[in-house]
Amino acid sequence: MTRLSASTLASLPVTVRRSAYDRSALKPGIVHLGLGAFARGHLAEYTEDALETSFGAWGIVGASLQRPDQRDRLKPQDGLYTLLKLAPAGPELRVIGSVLDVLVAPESPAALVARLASPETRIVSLTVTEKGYCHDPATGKLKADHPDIVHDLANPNTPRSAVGILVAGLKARRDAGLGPFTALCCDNLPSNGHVLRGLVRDFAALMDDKLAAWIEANGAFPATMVDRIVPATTEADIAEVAKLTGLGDAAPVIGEPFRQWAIEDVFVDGRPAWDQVGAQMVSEVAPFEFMKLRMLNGAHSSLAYLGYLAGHETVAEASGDPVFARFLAGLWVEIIPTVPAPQGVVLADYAQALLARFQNPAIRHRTWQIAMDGSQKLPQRLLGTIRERLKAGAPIDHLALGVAAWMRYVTGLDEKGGAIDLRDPLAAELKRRADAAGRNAEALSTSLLGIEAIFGSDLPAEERFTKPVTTHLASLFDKGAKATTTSLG
Ligand code: CS2
Repeated sequence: MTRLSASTLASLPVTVRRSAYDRSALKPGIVHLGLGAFARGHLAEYTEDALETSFGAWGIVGASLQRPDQRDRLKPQDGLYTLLKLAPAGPELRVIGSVLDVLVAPESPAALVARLASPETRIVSLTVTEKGYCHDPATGKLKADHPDIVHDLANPNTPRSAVGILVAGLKARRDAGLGPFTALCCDNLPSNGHVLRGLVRDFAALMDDKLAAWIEANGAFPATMVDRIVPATTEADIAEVAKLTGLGDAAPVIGEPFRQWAIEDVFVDGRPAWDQVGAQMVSEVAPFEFMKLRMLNGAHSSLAYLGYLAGHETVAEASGDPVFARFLAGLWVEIIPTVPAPQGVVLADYAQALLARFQNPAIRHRTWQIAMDGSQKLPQRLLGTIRERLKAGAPIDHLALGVAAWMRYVTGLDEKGGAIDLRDPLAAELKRRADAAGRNAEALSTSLLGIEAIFGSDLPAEERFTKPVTTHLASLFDKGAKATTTSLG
């Protein structure tokens, strides 16, 4: 089958939208670290729209921090790929042209640093997932003993970690007499811009105090809230896109039609016209972030653990099950009072819309995928909400069940005794604790609650939290996820 590329674009059916700007005139202005499906389905589409509305030197050079796969798929396609948006009413297709090139950091970290240091580069954006920041998720502080950070401090010109790469790029710019780029964090972290600023400052300070002061005085780290449901691409998706477009695409992106991006408008050297194509430039991202992290991601994670345990493969299946739909409604009742509503938003309507998004039957978002990296996700998705509920003396039954379901999940055995493919940076430690506790709910919850990087030192001492978690966990062992959730009412 003919492959999608600049020279075969013309053979696409007219129903497939393509770039309405002269791509051959596009110069790079953004380097994006972590060019996975999400970034290509979110930032790259917003940038594509901005280029169509107000053309400028804002092409994207992507960088993979681990594997060459993405580069190997995209290079033969001249960086082009298909975005397939799946509404319940039917598909919408477009080819995205904003990605110009892909670098692979481990193959040549120096080339990536040189790209960051190029005068052309004005923004470095990131989607490296929660664990990609080498920080402590409970406190947001740099883990100076993380192996990648230790490596990067010893080898500052050939960094591996996102933070090490940013600092190397900023240092090279300062040494060359250039200004900094804007570092734009697009991951689901609380106060993501602020956290990234702190990590970069702390890493730089371990190398050179003057560099840290220069970054602090001149750098920019806008906070953002990013949202679009973009599951990992499957072989079936690749086949579907080939059928719909008539061209082979090794790297299509499948997502829902909904998208949202709230950005704190503090850029040091310009930005694409994202504001003209739907991004919300705001002075305070926090209300958007609380709403999204707590209501969407908190519900996603809780549903992922419960749904997986109950045998549901996808979010659409799990949220379509009346037992879990009722659970979500109860969960949102607990979460909403902890969320300051962004201006013009009615949180109950937002919850309603979330349920419809979760239930979109065209999106096959695996519960297993969302269950990944729970140790890095729980603090901002569920535990902050729980702390606030406890402070207010309010019930946390549904929230506690979400945490208990995570504990049941990390035992590594499902309800039929089958193995769970547990993916988490703390997987070895979680497994060790789970094996030692066996099916004893009290022992397991006490042991897992002792992981300070997740639960801090306050929550394990709070009986109003530990008790319901342990009771739910015992019920998950005895009766299973579905019956336990049903009995919550
Ligand atoms: C999901 C998110 O994988 C996960 O943990 O909760 O990727 C979610 O789909 C996005 O944040 C939606 O914007």
